[in-house]
Amino acid sequence: MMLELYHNDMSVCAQKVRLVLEYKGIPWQGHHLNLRAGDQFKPSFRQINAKGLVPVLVDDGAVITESNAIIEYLEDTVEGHPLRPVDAALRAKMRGWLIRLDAGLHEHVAAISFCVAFRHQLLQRYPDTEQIERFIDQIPDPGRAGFMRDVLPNGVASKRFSLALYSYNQLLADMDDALQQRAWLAGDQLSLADFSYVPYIDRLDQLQLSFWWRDRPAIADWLERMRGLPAYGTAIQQWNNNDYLQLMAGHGRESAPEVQRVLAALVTEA
Ligand SMILES: N[C@@H](CCC(=O)N[C@@H](CS)C(=O)NCC(=O)O)C(=O)O
Repeated sequence: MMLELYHNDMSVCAQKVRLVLEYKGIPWQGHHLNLRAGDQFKPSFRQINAKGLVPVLVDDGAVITESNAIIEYLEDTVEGHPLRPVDAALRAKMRGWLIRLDAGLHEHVAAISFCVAFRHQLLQRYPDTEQIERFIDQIPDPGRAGFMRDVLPNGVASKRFSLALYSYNQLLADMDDALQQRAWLAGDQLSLADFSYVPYIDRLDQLQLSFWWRDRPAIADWLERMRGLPAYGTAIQQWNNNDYLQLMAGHGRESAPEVQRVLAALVTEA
């Protein structure tokens, strides 16, 4: 039976899973969810993932949630195009990169995306407080609902925004360090770590923040190599949603002075 993927065109963790599927040449059938319309809260999807989050992979009845668990599952079950280093130390390095996403970076990408751009989609779709509250009330995780109650009204003034910039600043320094030493994040071979981070760096670019790695050519070079892979075309470019891209570019430019201000303060404090 063909693998089924519940996903969203611009969701970073869904992009990550599509990249691995495409790189490995695995056929899959997609179910696309509109996350602004609230498809993730529909009972039919909540039966699949009670957390109301994408991506979800369904393989012959086995339901797998969490993007990192999904890509490891693909690595375990599909032969060919290995993406886990053989060397145990490099394998641990690769896992370290994956853990970093779950240990905060994923929330930080959401904070930057929502504070700068995505909040405008929801504020436009649900223009009065009651409508927006009804949308937020459907979010099963109280932590995530609290996140929305903060970022939607506060935008770049939210404390989460400066924390996210701080965390990304550290990430870029660490990526630069790794990529100056070896060709890929976990050594000399492409691994799950590289596929996992492309969407998180692309997102900064979409928000007009690529100046951040202007002085880090190792990151720019890595990004170019990743974007040159055929899987990037089929997993990312073919799914790019122009409305999202335009919204992020416009609001990204608008927020640039605030980003620069917060970053300058980080450098002074360091
Ligand atoms: N740790 C999860 C995070 C999943 C997640 O946050 N998914 C987002 C899209 S990137 C989502 O479904 N959001 C729905 C919502 O915000 O209601 C993973 O890696 O799969």
